[in-house]
Amino acid sequence: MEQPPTSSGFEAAESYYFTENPPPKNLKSNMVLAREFINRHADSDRRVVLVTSGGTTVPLEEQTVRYIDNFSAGTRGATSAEYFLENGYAVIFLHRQFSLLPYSRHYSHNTRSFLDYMKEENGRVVVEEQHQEEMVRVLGQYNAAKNENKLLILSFVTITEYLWMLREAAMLMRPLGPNAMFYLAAAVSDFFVPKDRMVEHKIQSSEEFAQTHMNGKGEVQSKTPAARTEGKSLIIDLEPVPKFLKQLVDGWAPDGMIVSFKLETDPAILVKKAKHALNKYAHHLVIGNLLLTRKWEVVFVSKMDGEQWIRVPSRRRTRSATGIESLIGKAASQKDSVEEDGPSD
Ligand code: 9Z3
Repeated sequence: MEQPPTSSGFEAAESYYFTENPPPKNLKSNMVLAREFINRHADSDRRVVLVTSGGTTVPLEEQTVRYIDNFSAGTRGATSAEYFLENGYAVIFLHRQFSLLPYSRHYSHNTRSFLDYMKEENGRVVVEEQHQEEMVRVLGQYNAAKNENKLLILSFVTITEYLWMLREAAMLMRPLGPNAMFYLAAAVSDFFVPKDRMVEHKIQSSEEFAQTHMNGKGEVQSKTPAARTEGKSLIIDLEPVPKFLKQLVDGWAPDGMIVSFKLETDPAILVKKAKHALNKYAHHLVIGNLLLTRKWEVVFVSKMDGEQWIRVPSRRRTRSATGIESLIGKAASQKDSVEEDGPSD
């Protein structure tokens, strides 16, 4: 039987990762904003949820021309953030740069340009009549979140930026105790190129221009680059990203409510993998979803309630349906209040 890594094993992997892979340049300024936001809501005893959203990239070169990415557009994260805001939470929205944002997502990232919602009337720009009602509602909700300082938007691009931001923000949220929730909907890469195996310059496809591999400090690479050409082929040899959920649960946010997502494509293993994650990391809730059906069904796996499917009724299932996030948010925040009153086991 597979043995879970020991706590000290996780700690060592974490410390190695953060020593070897430096923080994003804007980490400090972002954490100043986060501290201010968290303190304000701690004073008013409000629940704060950190929603992560969108995909994490894996750069292949230091001056990055090429990277590995995944499909996530950030629909789940952005839509869930709206749910949490409407239900009294303050939201730190840690998202992949240029992925969907709460509220503005209604008018972006589709084949319609936002300009298609507008018309010109007597030299002024106004919203088309058929969009007035919905836009008044969405704008009202957005302004309320902004005016009450209930939404803080932070962004990442790479897997390393994501992990640094998550760790620092989680540690800042510690004083919130059980008023902190982590809703980890971002699609987190399992593999990456460590800094000490990353080349500085664009990988050349022609041997004629192949260079001695240098790192970002102008030194000749002592390790074989993780992404390189051999003959005419591009070889990519990635390393595993250390599993950070254990550190989040035990070290960074020991009192927070932690909701993680598990994405699979094979229905035969989804529940098994979700249960495995729950056992391994011992957090509150794993929400399993399949790539093809994620917009209308998810499975909740928790110690308290076992396995529980949540589904949008079939008459409301469309390719663009987003109603499931309200159902997920409602169920997750119910568990959040139960946790605060004390779990039943
Ligand atoms: C999810 O499963 C999210 O629900 C989706 C949302 C990425 C499917 P969209 O952005 O999609 O609405 O298009 N997130 C995956 C979470 C993940 O990568 N989990 C990791 C893991 O299971 C760590 S918490 O190892």
